[in-house]
Amino acid sequence: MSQSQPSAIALGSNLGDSRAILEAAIVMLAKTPGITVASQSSWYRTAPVGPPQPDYLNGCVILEVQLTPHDLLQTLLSIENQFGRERRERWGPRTLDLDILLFDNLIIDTPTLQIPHPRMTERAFVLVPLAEIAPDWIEPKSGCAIAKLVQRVLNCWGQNCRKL
Ligand code: A4P
Ligand code: MG
Repeated sequence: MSQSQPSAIALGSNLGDSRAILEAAIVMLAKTPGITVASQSSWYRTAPVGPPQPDYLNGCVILEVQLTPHDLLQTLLSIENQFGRERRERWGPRTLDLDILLFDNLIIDTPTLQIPHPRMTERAFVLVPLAEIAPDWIEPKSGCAIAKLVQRVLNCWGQNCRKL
């Protein structure tokens, strides 16, 4: 694959020095062959979704990638592991979570990879940062622009997602 394609990535952390971890993860992404970091959102302090746990720090980046979606996922999993990510419970606390939200306009549905990320349209902690850097990107399953999806969730979620 030589042509580059845009991909939107969600970053989250609620264990350790979250801000330093998230910024170091972006540096690692930028150093990966076949990946260019095109833009980065602000960081947001967000209320946890799932079991009781500390607040998260969340943000998004847009990458230009010359990797397949599966190779990009492997890269993200390897970066998560380098920051001591341990998988204990679903939606539990984590030092670093890197999720692929969008990959160009592709829809992928395999056991190990789903794109668009299946829960992104319900989550202010994903959509608020993403809308800052990619308001016009169309989420291909709903056919709606991110700017429109964020307005929808903010009607019910506005209190839970605070810009730093
Ligand atoms: N996987 C499939 N599709 C993807 C994709 N598009 N991007 C697979 C990344 N991974 C994808 O992920 C499990 C497996 O999902 C991966 O190995 C990959 O093969 P995981 O990161 O180990 O599991 P998880 O994150 O605990 O589960 P899940 O269901 O992905 O969780 P979510 O939906 O990402 O939620 N609250 C706040 N405020 N902020 C947060 O960031 N995050 C979560 C995690 C819960 N609550 C939160 C936050
Ligand atoms: Mg994840």
